[in-house]
Amino acid sequence: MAKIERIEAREVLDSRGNPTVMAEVIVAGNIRAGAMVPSGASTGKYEAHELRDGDPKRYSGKGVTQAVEHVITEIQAALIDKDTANQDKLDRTLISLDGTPTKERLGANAILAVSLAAARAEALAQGLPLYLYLQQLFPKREPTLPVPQMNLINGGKHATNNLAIQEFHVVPVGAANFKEALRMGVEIHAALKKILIEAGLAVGLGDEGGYDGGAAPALDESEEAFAYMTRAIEEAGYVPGVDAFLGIDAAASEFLVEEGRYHIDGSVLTAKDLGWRYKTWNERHPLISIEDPFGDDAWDEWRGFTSYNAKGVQIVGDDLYATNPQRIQQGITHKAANAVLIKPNQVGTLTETLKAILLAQEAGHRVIISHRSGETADTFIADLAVAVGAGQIKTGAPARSDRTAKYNRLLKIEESIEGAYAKPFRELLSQNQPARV
Ligand code: 2PG
Ligand code: MG
Repeated sequence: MAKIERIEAREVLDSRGNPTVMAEVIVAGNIRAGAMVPSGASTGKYEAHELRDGDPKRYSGKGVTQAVEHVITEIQAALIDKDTANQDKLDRTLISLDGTPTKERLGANAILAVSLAAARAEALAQGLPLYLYLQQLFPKREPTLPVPQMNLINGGKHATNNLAIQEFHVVPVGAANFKEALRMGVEIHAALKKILIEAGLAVGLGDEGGYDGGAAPALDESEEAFAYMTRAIEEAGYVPGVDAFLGIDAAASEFLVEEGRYHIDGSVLTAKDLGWRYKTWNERHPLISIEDPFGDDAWDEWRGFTSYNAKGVQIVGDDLYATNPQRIQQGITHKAANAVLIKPNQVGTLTETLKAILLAQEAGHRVIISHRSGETADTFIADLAVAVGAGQIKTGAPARSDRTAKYNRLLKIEESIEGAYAKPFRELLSQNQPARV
């Protein structure tokens, strides 16, 4: 238990060089804990509101001085002397102080920075690593090191190439532990670089550290990306479909041209044909996870696809749900997906994030804790993934410090809880997904 004595905040930069909010909560005289919020590029329309100044003379309108000011003035005044041991109460105070459904008045970026910093302050006050403290805020789970979904080829809004699909992940499910999974990912990332160079493609990195291949000749089509990824797994000495699998984040609302029609790989497809396209990829390649296959209002398209694919592929709602418990509940009722992507800044407080995770888990959905494309060195999501036993984390390629910081944090946590590498996901695979060679 620790009383909040002061809250500081400042405008700092994210990995794209855009301003973002950092807050620091000071408790018990000399305990200071900070948090920095990330920012998306392919943002779902149901996300909580990220408050930006809109002043074209500063950072092209992207400044966050108002959000920072809200932390220092209103939020600090409301939380002073409050106990960081009561996260739920702190978050409820923040939500009612803001007073809007989307946190647009104070800014979800202002609110989340304080919410996360308060949890860190309490962990420090109790002398606990963050993941152990976060466990106290959640029903008891085995702390689990997550299987990483590493984004090795960037497309869509995160790159300059012609790929409609936003992310191509390698998922090292067959590793014995997190440390080996990470090594596998790094080796496959390195093998992919060689393959792309041999193919005459550029190897600049996109927003999340995966290859962009944007300079001419560019990576054009999804099939090429799958083929390169699979070859990279083999050339790194691993067996595709046994040691490592593939995943995608289609982020389909970004290539939705009109209701029910999607522009991908040079043609405009109906939702049904797009579903067939995914199915074909799943048959040809060791693809086990598909995020946002359809637009974020296309409930029927999701539902049809999920019921048809129920036997194996993980179908993940990100933009569809925006980490919003009401939308997740709607998805559970509609049987829209079988997994939920969790991004704390989509909803704006730690308590609501935990609620979204619990709701998904209790409905038997898999949970993936996720970064944003604009990140910082903050590693909160690594501890969160372990604490709630999520089983999976998506935090970019093993490249760029904003991404590797999370992986490095997981390496450290694994030293204390060895042998707890993402069993839930492996069980899922052995039950539902015959290994392919
Ligand atoms: C996503 C994310 C993270 P963004 O769509 O899942 O990879 O991208 O942060 O741009 O929304
Ligand atoms: Mg996504």
